Amino acid sequence: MGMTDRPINGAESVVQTLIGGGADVCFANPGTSEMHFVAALDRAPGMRCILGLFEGVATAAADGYARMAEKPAVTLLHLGPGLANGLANVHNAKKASTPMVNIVGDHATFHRSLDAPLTSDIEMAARPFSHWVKTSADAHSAAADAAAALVAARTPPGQIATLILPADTAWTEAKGPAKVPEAPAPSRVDAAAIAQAAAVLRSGEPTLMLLNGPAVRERGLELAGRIAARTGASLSAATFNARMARGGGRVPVERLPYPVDLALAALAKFRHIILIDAKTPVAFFAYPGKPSLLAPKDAQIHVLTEPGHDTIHALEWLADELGARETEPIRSLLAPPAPATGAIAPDALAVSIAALLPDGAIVIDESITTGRRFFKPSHHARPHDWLQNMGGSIGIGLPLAAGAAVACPDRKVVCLQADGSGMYTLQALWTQAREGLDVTVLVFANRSYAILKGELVNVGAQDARPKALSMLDLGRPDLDWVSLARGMGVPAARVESMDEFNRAFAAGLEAAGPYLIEIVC
Ligand SMILES: Cc1ncc(C[n+]2csc(CCOP(=O)(O)OP(=O)(O)O)c2C)c(N)n1
Repeated sequence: MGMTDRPINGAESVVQTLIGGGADVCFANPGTSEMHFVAALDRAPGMRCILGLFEGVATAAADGYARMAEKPAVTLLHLGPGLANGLANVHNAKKASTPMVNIVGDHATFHRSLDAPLTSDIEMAARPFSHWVKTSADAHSAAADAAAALVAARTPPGQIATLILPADTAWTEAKGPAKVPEAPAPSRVDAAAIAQAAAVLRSGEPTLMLLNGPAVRERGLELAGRIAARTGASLSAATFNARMARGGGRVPVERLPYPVDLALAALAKFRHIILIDAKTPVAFFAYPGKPSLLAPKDAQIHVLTEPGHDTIHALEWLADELGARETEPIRSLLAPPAPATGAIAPDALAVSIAALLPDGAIVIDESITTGRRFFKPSHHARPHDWLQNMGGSIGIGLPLAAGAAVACPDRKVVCLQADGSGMYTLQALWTQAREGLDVTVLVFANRSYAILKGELVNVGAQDARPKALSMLDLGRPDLDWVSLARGMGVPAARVESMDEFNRAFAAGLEAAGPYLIEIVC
């Protein structure tokens, strides 16, 4: 029996378990095999259901939600093909250590062997992109499986759990919901790791503290900043960060550059690199004649914390060890620049964005080449969070923005969106409109896969000739983002100068709900 006095089915037992365990948003794209789950969601108060018109929208929205809400969202996906459509952004979420529970419907157990059209090996498809995969055997075990999925998702640093529910496990009568146990706490580093890091930092040799994960959130940056100020160590964030605290009053750090030559140069002077939730720096891709490992050969790599550790505890301990608890760190001044004028250019956009970002903005960065130098001026912008794609699979920005806006209805979301990447999941605009999400989207319409034009040369493949270029250009026809947005219910404007941009950006920020600006650049 469930919350009511009538018997409940497996789907209801799963929904009630998830709600009881604190999951309160479901990003969904259901089909017939999930209809009992949909009905169960309909009956259960306490779970907001948000439709995405492609599964990659649902999975990236769940990622954005979890990064900001600091708890998992649920996705509801339709058998193997529905999951497959969502997997690229599950991949990105996995690399971001995002907690996520995917509920994937399947054919009824007695139907699976008949090879009906939508039959596939869902577990096999889910496994490379999930930390935890299970198919519920029957209705009675579904609730306990859902509880286990939620615990798996919340296991530090955050994991992907995929629970497959055959239709008959959903529609058959079940016992009540299961209680969701506490997830394990992050583990603490041992004294040896602290002692080693402290010895390196005391040595006076050139040392970089490379930060990622919780170390680039406000408290982590503050502690790292104190240690750096006390010891003379340098600070850098990793190239990609799931959520970084930035702007006036925060400890400013640059990111390790993406291009291999720039990354090599940035690391060349260090004898020691202390990894704090960061990985050993490696190139995004291999290039003929260039190294894959970016640290100097003679530099020593030390691990203070890995993902899943209690990073803040480790940094506090290290700060105590070094007498740095009370040391004042370097902080960014709160001094937004004046908006840029003149022709549209990446550096001018960087300045205007820094000028106009509202207090507490959530910046979603899928700006690719246009945004390479966006960081510098925004150190002095109003305090904000900056979210990046951790998995390199493009097409995350618009739905990540939707999910972040669902998590934080009181904050403005600013989505920095390259046009090519935006086209992968542009249906997220419709979800933004339908849910009234407070997102200002800046589309950098350079009408090309600009980064790949550089890569064609970087990998030594060849100079760009017309046939190759036709695979890297987005023109003929130009995408009309204003019409695309309006067609999905999002008001939009096109701008061709910085003055027009400044006015449109201010108007977008002023508006409640989504607004899109196509920046011809
Ligand atoms: C799922 C996926 N498909 C393809 C790629 C390869 N890829 C990397 S960047 C890129 C084009 C990016 O173009 P755009 O978003 O317009 O940014 P720009 O380079 O023009 O700044 C492509 C196709 C990828 N990273 N992920």
